[in-house]
Amino acid sequence: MPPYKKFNKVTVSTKKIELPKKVKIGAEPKAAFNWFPGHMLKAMREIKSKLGMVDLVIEIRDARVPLVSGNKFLNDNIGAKNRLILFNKTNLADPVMVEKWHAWFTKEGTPFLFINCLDKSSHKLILSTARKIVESKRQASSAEAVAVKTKYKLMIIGLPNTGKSTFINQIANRNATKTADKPGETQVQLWVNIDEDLQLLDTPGIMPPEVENEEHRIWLSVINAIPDEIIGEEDPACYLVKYFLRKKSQAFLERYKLDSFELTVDEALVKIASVRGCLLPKGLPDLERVFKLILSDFRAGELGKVCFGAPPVITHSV
Ligand SMILES: Nc1nc2c(ncn2[C@@H]2O[C@H](COP(=O)(O)OP(=O)(O)OP(=O)(O)O)[C@@H](O)[C@H]2O)c(=O)[nH]1
Ligand SMILES: [Mg+2]
Repeated sequence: MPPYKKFNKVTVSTKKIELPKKVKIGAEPKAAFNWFPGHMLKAMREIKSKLGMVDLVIEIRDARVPLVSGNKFLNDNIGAKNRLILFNKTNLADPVMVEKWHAWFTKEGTPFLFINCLDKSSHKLILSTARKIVESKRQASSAEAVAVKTKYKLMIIGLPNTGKSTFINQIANRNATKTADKPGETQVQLWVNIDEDLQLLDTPGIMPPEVENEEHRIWLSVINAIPDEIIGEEDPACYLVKYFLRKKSQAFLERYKLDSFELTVDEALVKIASVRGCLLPKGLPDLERVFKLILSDFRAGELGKVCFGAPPVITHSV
């Protein structure tokens, strides 16, 4: 059972603590969400147009959100093309949940690996798995082609900021394509030559045109697949505080020197503001700074390892 079966909006009483007026905690949900800038639609068209020339699509997801960092819209457009899913950033994911997800995805049937692309020791396995998938498909389709084809072209796709460009640079062992700790860095496709037999195609991160579930939006926001300017920092940061308090995360407690998990979100925010010196004149908590701090600590893995969501009981399109 996940710690959050359902995301309840964080509501905080401002009666006991004087909070700066401009920051509203527990505001009503934002209007309908969609972050689908023009370059993503263009990128989708370009991905479709290149499918015929690649041997395999490698989809990079975030191991902290294994199902929800997939993209049905993207996969529908990929169609029956061979796909290998890499759940990246496993170094930031809860190992107990990773095992559960591992078992679930094994039953689903699409080939996958949980990886941390910054760890060079995994590269050999990734490339040999990719080659095996391509080979078995080739053998199934034409014995003649098996003999002649030695070169591989792999297309790297996925949500923004999942580590596509980093993965390519790691495999290439050089900075062949630009990376950044923010979503939407890659905006055009780029072929990267790894060696004379292997080429990787970097593509811009693509979001689903709509994310209906509010909790899913928060998950995608905390992992920085959606820019903070779109959803704001308040809701994702309050979600994390509530999540770690409920989960009784020791890393969270120690990071912010909290004495107990039996705190309300507002009490925790005020304490974090004081411990980390996020204060306004007259000693009021500077909540905007606290929200930013919580998100950046979380993204750096300072608050503990997480996996949001749990494997569904029923089968699901991955
Ligand atoms: N901890 C950790 N961080 C990673 C890993 N892989 C990538 N990153 C970081 O994730 C951030 C995003 O990496 P990018 O490679 O730019 O992501 P992208 O998927 O190409 O992003 P877009 O171009 O926006 O679609 C960078 O700060 C990377 O250092 C990983 O395995 N573990
Ligand atoms: Mg990129």
